Amino acid sequence: MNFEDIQNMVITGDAKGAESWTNEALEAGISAKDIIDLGLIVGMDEVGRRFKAEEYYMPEVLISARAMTTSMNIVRPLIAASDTTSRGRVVIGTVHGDLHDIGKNLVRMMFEGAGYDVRDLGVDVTAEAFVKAVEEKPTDLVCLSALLTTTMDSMDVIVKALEDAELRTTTKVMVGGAPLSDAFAQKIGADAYAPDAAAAVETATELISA
Ligand code: B1M
Repeated sequence: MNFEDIQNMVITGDAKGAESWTNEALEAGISAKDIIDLGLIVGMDEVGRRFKAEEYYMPEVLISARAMTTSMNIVRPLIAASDTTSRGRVVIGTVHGDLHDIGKNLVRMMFEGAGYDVRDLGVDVTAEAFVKAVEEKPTDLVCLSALLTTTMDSMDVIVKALEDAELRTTTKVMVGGAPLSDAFAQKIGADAYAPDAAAAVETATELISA
């Protein structure tokens, strides 16, 4: 199996090809993690480069995203099945105004795979919805995702809303997404920033056990 094939299937938006390649790769013993890291993410990075260079427009990006999601849906149960004991409760969502969910879904999958109890609030999630979710059930960690520079500011509003609701003593906040950084996390008073899905789980484990 060649990872270039699945990368190209994401780049060209070949969802059927991505489905067959993923099933065959799993049968051949390739891990779900390698399919994601060496295939899907590399392909989607190239889609992003083409979009930026105006070689791709929105329809191409959408069909690429669909191909990536088709493959992710196949590997997801395998990642989620790797541990069954809950290590903590996580609430995750893409912030208000932002509809990007591929990275957020990867982060959710990694948390599920690491044995966390995860509630996914979806995309375009308001501060009120995050507060409500934490009030409904004690939560160790809130994970905020943003892919747009214009929606990063929603994170500040969410951190303040959690503080106003007096939930920050028991609930940590971690932020992630391509335009973010450690400095931004510190500026808005979040507890941590994670550059990718694997780092998110590692950092969460440190934060929750601290
Ligand atoms: Co859009 N888009 N998009 N897009 N899109 C970007 C983000 C952009 C960088 C493209 C570009 O110009 N090069 C650009 C943002 C520019 C900016 O703000 N500076 C952009 C734009 C402009 C837009 C629109 C405004 C375009 C328009 O309408 N004119 C529009 C906005 C819609 C909205 O949200 N309101 C838009 C729409 C879309 C689609 C709907 C077509 C589609 C999203 C489909 C979907 O998500 N279901 C889409 C896509 C696919 C992209 C690119 C090409 C790929 C994003 C992606 O999925 N990457 C993207 C370019 C790029 O990033 N290369 C782009 C793969 C994913 C695995 O990576 O999401 O970074 P990522 O997640 C990583 C880490 O960031 C981290 O872990 C993940 C896995 O390791 N992480 C976290 C993410 N969330 C985390 C949360 C955590 C921790 C870590 O919690 C603690």
